[in-house]
Amino acid sequence: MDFSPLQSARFAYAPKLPAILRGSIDKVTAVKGSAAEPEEDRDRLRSTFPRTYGLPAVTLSAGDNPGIRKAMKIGVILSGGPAPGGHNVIAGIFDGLKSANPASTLYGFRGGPGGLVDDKFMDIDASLVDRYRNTGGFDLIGSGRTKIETPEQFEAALETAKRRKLDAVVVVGGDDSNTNAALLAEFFAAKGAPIAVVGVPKTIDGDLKNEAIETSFGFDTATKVYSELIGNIARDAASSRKYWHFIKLMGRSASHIALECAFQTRPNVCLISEEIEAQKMSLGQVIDQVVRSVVIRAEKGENFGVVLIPEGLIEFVPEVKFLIGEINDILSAKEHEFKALSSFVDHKAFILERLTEPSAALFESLPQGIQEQLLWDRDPHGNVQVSRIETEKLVVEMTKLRLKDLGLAGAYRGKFDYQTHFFGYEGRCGFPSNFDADYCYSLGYTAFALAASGLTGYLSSVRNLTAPAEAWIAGGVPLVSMMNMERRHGSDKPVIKKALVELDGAPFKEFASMRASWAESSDYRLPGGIQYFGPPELTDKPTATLLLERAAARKQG
Ligand code: FBP
Repeated sequence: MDFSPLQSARFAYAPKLPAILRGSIDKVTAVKGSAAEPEEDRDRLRSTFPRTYGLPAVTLSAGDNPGIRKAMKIGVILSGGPAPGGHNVIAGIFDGLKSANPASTLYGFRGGPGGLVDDKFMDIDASLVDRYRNTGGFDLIGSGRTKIETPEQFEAALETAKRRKLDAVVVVGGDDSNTNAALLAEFFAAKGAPIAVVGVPKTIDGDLKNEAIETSFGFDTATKVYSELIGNIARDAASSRKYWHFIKLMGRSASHIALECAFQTRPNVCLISEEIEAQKMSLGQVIDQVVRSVVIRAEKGENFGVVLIPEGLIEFVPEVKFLIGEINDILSAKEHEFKALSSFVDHKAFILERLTEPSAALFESLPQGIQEQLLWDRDPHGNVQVSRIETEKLVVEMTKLRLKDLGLAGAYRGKFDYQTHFFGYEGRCGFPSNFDADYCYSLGYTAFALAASGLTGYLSSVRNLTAPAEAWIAGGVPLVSMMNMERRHGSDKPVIKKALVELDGAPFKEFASMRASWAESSDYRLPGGIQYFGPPELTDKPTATLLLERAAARKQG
C-alpha cells in the first residue's frame, strides 16, 4: 500500500494512557462506587432494565487482578457516522486484550450493528491494527446505522455471540447506539448469557456528554478541521473584501460544533439553535442577528464577513417546526392526491390551501428553492429531512430580502455578495488530533479492562481530560444511569439523554459575552491546521468547550 508520509509517521505515534493503564494489566482492578441511578424516570427504567439498573460506577485502580489475564474473545462494532479516533479505540482494545493474554481474540463485526445480527465478522490481528493506528476513518471494519430493535434481531445477536463464543461485545457509538448497547446488555443478562456489553462514547456532534462523560471522541478533531477551514475562509474574506461567507456546520440537533468553531475563529455571527428555541425566535428575528452585523460592518466599508449556522437550526425555529409538522400531516393524509400533481406551482397551491394561516404566510415568505425542498425532500417514513434543507441558502436569501428593504428605506448602503459552504463530512475521518488519538486509545483500553472484569451495561469513561493524560481517570459508568424516557414514534422509549448546548453553561455564557464585538470586528482568529508533532501547547490542546466546562465544574467543586 502507498502510505503518505503523515500516515507512516502516525503509525509510529505511541498514544498516551492514564497512569493506571501504563503498568502491568493484572495490577488494575475495577473498584465499585455507590449505585448510580438516573436523574429521572427511575421506576420505569428500573422495570425496563431489572438486571442492569442501579449498577455502581467503577474506577480503575491499583490492585491485584490475576483474573484479568484469562483468554477472551471480544467482538467490536463501530456504529453510526465516523468520528476521528475510532481505529484507536480498536487498537486500545486489541493492545489491552493481547497484553493480558496473547491467546485472546478480537473480532470486528462488519458494517455496524447489522454485522452482529448477521454474523459478518473478521479477525483483527496485529498487522491489520498496525495499518490503522492513529489514522482516521472507520474503514477497518466499517460502520452502519442498523438499530437492533426487533425480538428477532436481539435473538440473532445472541446467537452470533454464542456461535463466536464471545465473552464481550464493545459498541462504539453515540447516544442511540449506546441506548442499543444498554438494551443488548439487559437482553443477554435476561437470557443468562455471560456476555458483557460495554459502550464507548463516540460522535463528532459532541452531544453525548454528562457529568461522567466529559466529551465524546471525534469532537476535538472534527471541530479543529472545520476551524482551520473557517479560519482560512475568514482570511480570504478579509483579503478579498467582497463576500459574506455563510457556513453550515454538521452536528445534527446540537450546536456544540458551531459554538466550538466560533471560539476558535471569532466569526461575525454564529447562530445557536438552542438559544433560538429558548427565546422562541421567529425566522425573521434569526435573520435580524445576521442583518445587524452586515449593516454595521457596511457602515465601516467592510462588506464581507463570516456567519456560522448549525445544521439543525431549522428544527429549532418554533414557527418552522410547526410548518414542517403541518406539511407532514397534509402529505401523509393526502399523499396520492399530492403525487398526482406534477408541477411545483400545483404542489404549492395544494399545500397552501390546507395550511393554517400563519404557516401559509411563512411558507409564502420562503425562497422558492426552500419551498421545493420542504415538499420534495422526504424520507421513506414521510418526514421532511431537515438536514438536507440548504439552511445556509435560506439564511442568505432572507438576508438579501431584508437588506433590500433596508436599502429602499435608506438604512443600508452596502454591497452584499456571498458564498455558501457546508462542512461536515470533511471532518469525520480526519487524522485524529493527539487528544483524540490518546483519548480513544485510553477509552478502548478501558473498555477491555471493564469487559475483562466481567462488567456489563457500562460506558467506558476517561475523565479529567484537561489534565495531562497520565492524570486521566479511567472507569465505567452504568449506561442506564444516563437514560430517561422520551417519546419516540408515538410511544415512550428509554434513551440516553442527548446533551444540547446549555444556555446557562460556561461555553454559551463566554460566547454571549464576546459576540457583540465579533459582529463588528474583522479580527478573526486563525487556528491553522492540526499539529501532530511539536510542543504540547501546539499538539495537545483540548477544545475551548472542554476547557470552559471543566473550569466551571472545578469552580462548583
Ligand atoms: P453520529 O450521531 O452517528 O455520530 O453522526 C453524526 C453525523 O455526522 C451528524 O452530525 C450528521 O447529521 C449525520 O451524522 C449525518 O449522517 P449520514 O452519515 O447518515 O449522512
